[in-house]
Formats: sequence, C-alpha cells, structure tokens
Amino acid sequence: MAANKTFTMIKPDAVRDGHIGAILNQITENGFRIVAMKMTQLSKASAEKFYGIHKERPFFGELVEFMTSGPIVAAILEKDNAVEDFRKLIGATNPAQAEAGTIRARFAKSIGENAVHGSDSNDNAIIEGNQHFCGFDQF
Ligand code: FUP
Repeated sequence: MAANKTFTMIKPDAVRDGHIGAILNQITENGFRIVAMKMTQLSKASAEKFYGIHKERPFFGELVEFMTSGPIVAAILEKDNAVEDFRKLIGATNPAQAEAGTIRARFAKSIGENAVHGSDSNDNAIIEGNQHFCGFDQF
C-alpha cells in the first residue's frame, strides 16, 4: 500500500551533529515503522537528480553541495497516512517557522541545513524511495 509509506533522509548536518538516534527515536515513538534503512553518502549526480525540481532555483548549488557534504541516513517508513503525518512530524522547511517539538524545530539549523527530508506526496514517496532502495513496493 504505497499510500501508507513515505521516504525520509536524515541529512548531513544532523548526522554530523550526532542526532541520528534521537531522530529515529522520535520517528518510531510517533508510530512509524522503519521498513528499510541505510547510511550512505549521496553522489553529486544523485543529489542533483533527487532535487531536480529545484535546479533553476538560486540555492540549488548550495543544496547539492550540502547534501553531498557527508553521510545521510535514508529510510522508508510505514504508517497509516504516512506522507501527511510525517510532514507534520518534521515541521516547516524553515525551522524558524516549524512548530515546537517537530524534528526540524528541534534539530535543524537553517532553511538550507534542515536536518531531515520527508516526501511531499505519495507519488514522490515512490519516486524517491525507488531512487534509494531497490523496489519501494517490496518493503
Ligand atoms: P521540503 O519539502 O520541506 O524539504 O522543502 P522544499 O522541497 O521546498 O526544499 C527542499 C530543500 O531545498 C530544503 F530542504 C532545503 C532547500 N531550500 C533552501 O535551501 N532554500 C530555500 O529557500 C528553500 C529550500
């Protein structure tokens, strides 16, 4: 059931700052089941593909540089209403606007270095999950 799965990354800032455990704990305490997970480092090509929708934006170069600057943790999460519920749990893109207690409010430094990614639609969850794992639907 693709509608009940989403894709996440713990980004290089949060990995560097030692927040993997705290973030995974918050994710699982909020009812998400981790059905696939790996620690890896994005290549430039992979980061450019992942954020391709932003390629004309002024921050694209910095975004790719940041996302390739160190290891990330990529995971597929399962829960009823996973995409929407996970977006609520991570909070707004800009941590200054993220609701208190959300993952970005707790761990993000700035709009660029914002600790976690969460897919914004079921279709993108499938595309993004398939970019990082072999067969999103098999998990
Ligand atoms: P989100 O879906 O919350 O990850 O946000 P977006 O898809 O709008 O942005 C993707 C990433 O681009 C953000 F996580 C960080 C980066 N970004 C910037 O660096 N500056 C901006 O003004 C907007 C986004």
